[in-house]
Amino acid sequence: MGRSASNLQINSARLWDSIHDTAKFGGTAKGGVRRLTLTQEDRQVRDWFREASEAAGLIVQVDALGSMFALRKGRDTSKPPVGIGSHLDTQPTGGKFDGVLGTLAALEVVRTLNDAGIETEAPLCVVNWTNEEGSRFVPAMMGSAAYVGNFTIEDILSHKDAEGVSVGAALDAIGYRGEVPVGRQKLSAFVELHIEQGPILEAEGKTIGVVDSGQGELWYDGRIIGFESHAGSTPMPLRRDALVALSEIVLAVEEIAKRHAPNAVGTVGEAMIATPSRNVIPGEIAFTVDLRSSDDAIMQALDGDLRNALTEIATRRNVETSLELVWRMPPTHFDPTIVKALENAANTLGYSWRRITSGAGHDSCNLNTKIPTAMVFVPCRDGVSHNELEDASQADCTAGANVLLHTALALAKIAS
Ligand code: HGY
Ligand code: MN
Ligand code: MN
Repeated sequence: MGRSASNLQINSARLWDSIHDTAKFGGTAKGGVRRLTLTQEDRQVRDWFREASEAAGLIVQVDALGSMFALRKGRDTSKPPVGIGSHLDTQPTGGKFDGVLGTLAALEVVRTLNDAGIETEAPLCVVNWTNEEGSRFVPAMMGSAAYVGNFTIEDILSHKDAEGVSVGAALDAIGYRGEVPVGRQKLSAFVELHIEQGPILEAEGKTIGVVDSGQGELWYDGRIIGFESHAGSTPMPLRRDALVALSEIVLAVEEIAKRHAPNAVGTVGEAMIATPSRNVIPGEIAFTVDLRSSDDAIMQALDGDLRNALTEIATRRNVETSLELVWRMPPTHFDPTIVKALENAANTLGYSWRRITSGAGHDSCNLNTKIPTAMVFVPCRDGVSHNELEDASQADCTAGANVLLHTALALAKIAS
């Protein structure tokens, strides 16, 4: 058995190199990463992850929705593995760290245990979840949502992107529709390292965020039907302008979120005029709404306020509106034993830390509905994420990976 684990630390340079190696798959001129799920860029990083995992002695399996499970044997193979990992897909204006840090830090945990000659009692499983971002295909956290049974595989495979490509066709196009039935790979627990994607840890000078809860999410697809007509000859009072109506809806979403501050946020992230033309009054628009709160009652109120606002605006502007709730994720309360294990690891390693609620959704939020789960955050520069400027320090990434290492060891136990 290798050296004692209490002073074990990951190989910081190796983790940092891996993060920058993978950033080239979909790398952008501004230094960000555009690696939408199930695209060729995603295939490249998946291939990289498979090769690196196999080089670390892991057995890689892929499920029917492309989620990747890289298994490290433990002394007691009858025990379900402890899961560690995150996602490798990014937003269109994504960065190097969102999801990538957690997946590659999990791989680094394995590499470090290999170097130290440490065998764990329970196996470990490094996971890359398919389509965490939800940007190309709805819902977000898709692979983990199906894994915990929130959606059927058939339903997910039929979801289409803006070009009409289905999840099934996209999986086949990159060769990642795996053999393993979704949910077959059991996990005894799951721990995920992620950048905070917000300003709190950096502002308070804390190295580690122990994530004990997460916001709930409401995603809507909306449509506005007005009436196309001539931009020059249609008198203002006669117009049924879908874009002006949407402009009021966008301001209403902002006002509704502020009404429930500080425990609510609201965003209109997509707006598409059906047939845009500079001299035609927009007659049909599709848009999206993303509402979040860590309080169930506030989520209820946000939904009601949004529906009331649409009805009032539609009546006053003589347009038709429709709103479909396409995805709802309740607020998350992570597992207290895993949260405690994270706190113990941060204390053992001497890092400053605080409890924190996640503003962003994560695969861990789905997993937590079925297995003991929690997350660990590290700061990102200026709290910026979902932006090509996303950045984090090597020291903080290393600290987060060390907390992940020691928490994984506490859960999987070192073989005696
Ligand atoms: O939307 C989210 O919170 C996550 O980043 N996909
Ligand atoms: Mn993420
Ligand atoms: Mn993200």
